[in-house]
Amino acid sequence: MRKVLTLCLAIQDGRLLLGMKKRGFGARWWNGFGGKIEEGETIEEAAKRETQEECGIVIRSMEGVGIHEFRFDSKPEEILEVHVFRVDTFEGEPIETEEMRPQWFVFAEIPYDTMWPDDRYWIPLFLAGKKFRTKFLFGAGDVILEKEILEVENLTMDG
Ligand code: 8OG
Repeated sequence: MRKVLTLCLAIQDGRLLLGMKKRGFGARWWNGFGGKIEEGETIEEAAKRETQEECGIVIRSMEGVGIHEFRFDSKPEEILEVHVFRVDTFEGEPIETEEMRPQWFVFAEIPYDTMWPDDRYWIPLFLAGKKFRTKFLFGAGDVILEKEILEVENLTMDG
């Protein structure tokens, strides 16, 4: 079974916008904004809606830059397919919500030790403007058991 999720990362003035996830899956980790797709939504619509719900900003332009496939060895039949978007322009100022506490980070101070353990492997590609496809398998305690990180020219599923 495949679950499709979104993840939006905004860059402005050489800084990356992250939010401290306050509850649910990935709580107490800094992350971009995003979540599940609702019925009748495109992936892009879902990405914009979740970002607005979680930190108040309205995305005006963004580009799909990566696709992750995450699996957990406790539930090997399920793949989390996470579509990553680089947010280039938006309206509004990030605000704290019930779900997220947003903060800007200069690239040298990105808090990898309090982020999903895979992020240190692909955020540098993201910051360098690359496109990527990855696969990670997690074990107990969200330890990475297997990883594959590919830089790609485009993100087509058959490419
Ligand atoms: O709806 P919910 O908040 O549970 O969605 C999970 C969010 O977390 C969604 O934006 C996708 C994102 N996410 C994962 N796994 C990972 C991961 O390993 N690294 C990062 N950076 N984000 C992840 O589901």
